[in-house]
Amino acid sequence: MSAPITAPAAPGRSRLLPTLLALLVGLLVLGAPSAALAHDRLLSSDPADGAQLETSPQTITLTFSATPLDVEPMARVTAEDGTVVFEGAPTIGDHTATVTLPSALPAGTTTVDWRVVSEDGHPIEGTFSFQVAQAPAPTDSASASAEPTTAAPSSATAAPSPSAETSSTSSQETTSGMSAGVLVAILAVIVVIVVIGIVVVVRGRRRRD
Ligand SMILES: [Cu+2]
Repeated sequence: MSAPITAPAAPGRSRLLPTLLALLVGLLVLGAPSAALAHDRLLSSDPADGAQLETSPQTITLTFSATPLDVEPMARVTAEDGTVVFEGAPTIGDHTATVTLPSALPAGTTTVDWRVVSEDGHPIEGTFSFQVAQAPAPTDSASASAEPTTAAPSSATAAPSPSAETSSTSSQETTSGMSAGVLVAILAVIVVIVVIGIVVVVRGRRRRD
């Protein structure tokens, strides 16, 4: 192609700016919803990453920033020697995915690999590990099941727990955090539209002058 290099620069440039701005708006408009509905994050786990426990937990609970979709969630719990203690679907609850361990974890490092589908449809995954100090009691299943349970005899004197209050507070925080993100995205779009409006008006005036 041998287009004349001496082509007037002004018309080319005047088309370039609106195109770039239109592109920017397009990206912002497309980007805003996905930023507002950012995929969920793992907030914490129980046991926590790096935790050092005396004995094996019975369950492993992952807490997310939103409730994951119940679409093929996956968890794999691997003992230090490579034995897979659990592999399958964790139970999805309110902001959580919970693995109920089929047996006590051996002493050493336990690794948890997980994968869930975020509320926005994106799969998210991760891995964490914790330590268990004590090996489970020798597997004598008969004596294990016959183990006496030391339940507290009376709960009549127990003080009322403020747990319901605590959980409602945390869910409120999550909601306001999300709407703040939506607000920021909307403000960003408005700012860009105003800037484009000013640029268009200024350019129009200059051309008429
Ligand atoms: Cu996402």
